[in-house]
Amino acid sequence: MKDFMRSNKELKNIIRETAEIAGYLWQRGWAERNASNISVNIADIFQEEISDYSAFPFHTLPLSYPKLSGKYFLVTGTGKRMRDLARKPMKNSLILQLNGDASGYWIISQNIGDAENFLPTSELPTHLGIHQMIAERGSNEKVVMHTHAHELVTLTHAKEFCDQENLNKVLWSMHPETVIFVPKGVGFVPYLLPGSNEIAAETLKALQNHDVALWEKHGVFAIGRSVAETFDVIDILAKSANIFFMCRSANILPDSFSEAQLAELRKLAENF
Ligand code: 2HA
Ligand code: ZN
Repeated sequence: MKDFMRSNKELKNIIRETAEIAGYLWQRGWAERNASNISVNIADIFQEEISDYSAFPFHTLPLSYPKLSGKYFLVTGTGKRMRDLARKPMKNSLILQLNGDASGYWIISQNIGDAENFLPTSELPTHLGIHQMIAERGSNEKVVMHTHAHELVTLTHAKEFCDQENLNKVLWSMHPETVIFVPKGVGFVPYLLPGSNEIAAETLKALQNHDVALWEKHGVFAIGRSVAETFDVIDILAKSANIFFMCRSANILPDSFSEAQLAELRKLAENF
């Protein structure tokens, strides 16, 4: 890690938290091979006066993100494994800064020509699109997380759950926590090619009214104020899906909550 990063306590804490959560993604079986990617908007805690950018690798972006001009992000690396990131976060993630018109970025955690250089996640355009949407609406989410939460993916193999209303109904009816901590439910994104502009656009739409977008037959994109909080929401949703599957495999038709019980839980949720 470069010295100007080492001296920033808050940044070190975010890197530590990201590493811890990356380990959980792997342990949960949600991060096979290089699956999963995380980005954190660190602009609030990291403003480095850099006088000479010529030493850092620069890359142009296919689109520009004007609201993110000059902002800094911690981003996981392309092709990197979450299980490796858990042990060596800065060998598997990087810090980038967008340029003035946000049409490209410097990787300020690397030097031009270093043998170990690598690029940010292939899903960077979706991540930046989401961070830009957050900046436009002025809400306080800092983290975007993509992972292959297979419990939720499994639900999307059933046509009946490729319907946002049905999907949220089943998730909310399995566990009180889901109603309390995921009151907006999930936004459903029908199958589209991963990494495409189309899936990025649909994900942005889904995240306008939800904190989690569920990609049919692929995984989730979630947003939150911290890496741990973003993981928690996916974890809670996965718990609901797990209870549903356990009921089904035990040949139990889930009893679910009554409307009155759900209303009571929703009221409770307003206080969180
Ligand atoms: O990080 O999961 O969808 C690799 C992926 C892409
Ligand atoms: Zn994926």
